[in-house]
Amino acid sequence: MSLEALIFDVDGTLADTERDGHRVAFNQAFAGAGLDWRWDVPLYGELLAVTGGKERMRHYIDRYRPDYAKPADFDALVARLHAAKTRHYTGLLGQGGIPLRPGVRRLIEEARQDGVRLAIATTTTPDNVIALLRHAMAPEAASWFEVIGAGDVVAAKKPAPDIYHYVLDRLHLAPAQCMAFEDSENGLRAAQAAGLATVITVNDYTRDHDFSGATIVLDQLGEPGRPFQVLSGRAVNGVSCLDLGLLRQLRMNA
Ligand code: XBP
Ligand code: MG
Repeated sequence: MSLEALIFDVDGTLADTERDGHRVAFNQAFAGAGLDWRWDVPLYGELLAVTGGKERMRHYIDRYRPDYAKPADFDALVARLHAAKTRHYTGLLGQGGIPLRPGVRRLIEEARQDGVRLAIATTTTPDNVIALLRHAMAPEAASWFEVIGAGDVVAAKKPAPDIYHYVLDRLHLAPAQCMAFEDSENGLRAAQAAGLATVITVNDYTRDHDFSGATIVLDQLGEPGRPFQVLSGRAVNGVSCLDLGLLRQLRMNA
C-alpha cells in the first residue's frame, strides 16, 4: 500500500517541549496558586510516565505527596491549575523559545510538496499544539494538518491507541497507509496498538525507553550537514536524513 499520510506526536517529537516548556509552566501554575509543589528535571522525567497534564498532577499527589490534604473540590483545583499551566505554556511558546527538532520542517515540507497528508495525534491540549505550530513552524502551519487529534477528545490517553484511532477514522485511511512519529514508549505503544508502523526519534527523557517493535529508532530526523544516528533498526547506508524515499524503503523492507 502506498504511503498516504504521516501522523506526528507533538511533545518530544516535533519539539523538545517537556523540560523547558511544560515543566516550567506547571511550576509557574503551582507557584501562582500558592502551592509548594515543584517539579525539578529528574522528578519530571519520572512523572512523564503518566501522559496528560491533569492526570500527571493527580499522579504526583497520589504518589509523591501523601502529606497533601486534598480539598473537597480537588477536581476543580486540578482543572484551574491546568488552565493556568496552559496559559503559561502557550505564553512561553509565544516568546519563541522552543524550536522544532532537526529535520521536522524539512520532512513536513517534503510531504506537503509530495501530496502526502499530515495529521497530529497527541495527548497535549489543543491550544498547546496550535501555539507550537504557529510559533515554531509557521503562522498558518495548523492548516497544513488535516486532522489534529489532541487532549481530551478521547477518553483514554496514550499508551491507549484511542487518539490514533480517532485520527485514522477522520483521515479515512487504514494504518498500513500511514506512518507514525513518536519519541516515547507510551507513544510507540499507542501507535503500535493502532497498527501503525512507527519511527522513533529519542530525546534525553526517552533515550532509555523500550522501543522494541519500532520501524527505526533515530537520535533525530537528520538535516543536511547533521546526519541522524540509527540507534536501532536497519542501518541505512549513505543516507543521513529521514525523507520520504527512505520512509518508503523502510516500509517495503518491514
Ligand atoms: C505529551 C504529554 C502531555 C504534556 C502536557 O504527550 O504527555 O501530557 O506533557 O500536556 P504527547 P497537557 O507526546 O503525546 O504530545 O498539560 O496539555 O496535558
Ligand atoms: Mg511525545
